Amino acid sequence: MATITEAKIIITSPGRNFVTLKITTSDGVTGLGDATLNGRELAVASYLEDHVLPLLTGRDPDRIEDMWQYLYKGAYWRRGPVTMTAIAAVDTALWDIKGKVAGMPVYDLLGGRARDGALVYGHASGGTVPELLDDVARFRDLGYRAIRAQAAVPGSPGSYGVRHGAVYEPAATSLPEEQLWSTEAYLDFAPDCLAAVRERFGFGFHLLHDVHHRLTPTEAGRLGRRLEDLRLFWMEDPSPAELQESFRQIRQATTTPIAVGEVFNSIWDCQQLITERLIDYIRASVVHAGGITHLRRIFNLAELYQVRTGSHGATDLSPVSLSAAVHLDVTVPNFGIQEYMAHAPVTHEVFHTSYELRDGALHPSPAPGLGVEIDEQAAARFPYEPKYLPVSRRTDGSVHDW
Ligand code: GCO
Ligand code: MG
Repeated sequence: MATITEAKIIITSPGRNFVTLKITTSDGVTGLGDATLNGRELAVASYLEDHVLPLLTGRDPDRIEDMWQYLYKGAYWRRGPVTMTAIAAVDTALWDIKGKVAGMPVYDLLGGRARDGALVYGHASGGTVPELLDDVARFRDLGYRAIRAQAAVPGSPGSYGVRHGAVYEPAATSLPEEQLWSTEAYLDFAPDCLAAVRERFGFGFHLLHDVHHRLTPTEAGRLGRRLEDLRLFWMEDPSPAELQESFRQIRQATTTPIAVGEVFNSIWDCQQLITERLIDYIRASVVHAGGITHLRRIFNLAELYQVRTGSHGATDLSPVSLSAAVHLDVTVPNFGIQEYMAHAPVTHEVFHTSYELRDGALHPSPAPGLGVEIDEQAAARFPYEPKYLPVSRRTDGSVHDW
């Protein structure tokens, strides 16, 4: 029996911060897991280094489900982003190892492909509506079949999702930037902004929009209703979802499809949302929802209730977890879409990937495992830089959901 002989954490910042777990077995096989939690990176690194790595040596890397249960139940303290990201890193690395040992891509270990590639959506944005329209045109020219549209809201400088420069990266400052937010200005602006996209480009592609948890259920219902004729693919994170039952109100107010889940860590965060069909798409990710093992469980539950998948795929999810997501995406029957923000070229100096974007879809490579390797010498050239996500404040100075 092979055993785990080494496990180490690699923290690197090629373009942005990433935490990666690398596990090595007695047969010399290595596996990678993403452990990046944007703005709280070192908490996961410490959880792994101080509390998980000492448990790994000598264990059987083949027993993925047992390892998951051991780390989840064995901690006694359950759930939460730090714990579940740490478990995800171990889980993902073990799937990578199992694939390499078997000589199979992870999608084959998961039952084989149910589709050729995973449809992705790209991120168009603009400081003004005309800029946004130019950016949508650029994504159309690149062959994207689904596009998320965000623009700066006049009168609300803290708008979400507007790119500055080539790559969108909200965790950009060494202390949190405080941004001003006006829900009223946003609700006045968003329907006309999205209508301008449909007016110029028509309905021959999927249009998505992210509200980023900034509305109450009442406001979200009103927005969804105003967007119905634009036939959005989804309205994302209309409202914070700690109170799952609050989505019933949004659901009853509008037929605009609802997506939520990028901040979820476990099946218990979406159990009611799924079983009561309060959402259309579940956006949980490999890295923040307990790895391939647990995300597959969430997706399988969702399938029973005709909820489709739409995994989070912002650039703070490393190429390792993006690749893991694509391997899972191509196997699940209820796949919906995959977010793809595309990493900065410098990120690929450290992470060597093999997935490919073709015809608006990501295709995992048939290489054994997950098909991503890390260049540790290159990683050492990009030391960790503390960075925080912004904080939103309303016009009266009180804190709002960012
Ligand atoms: C998305 C997300 C991201 C998050 C980011 C936070 O839909 O891609 O909302 O942009 O804000 O991942 O770290
Ligand atoms: Mg989002």
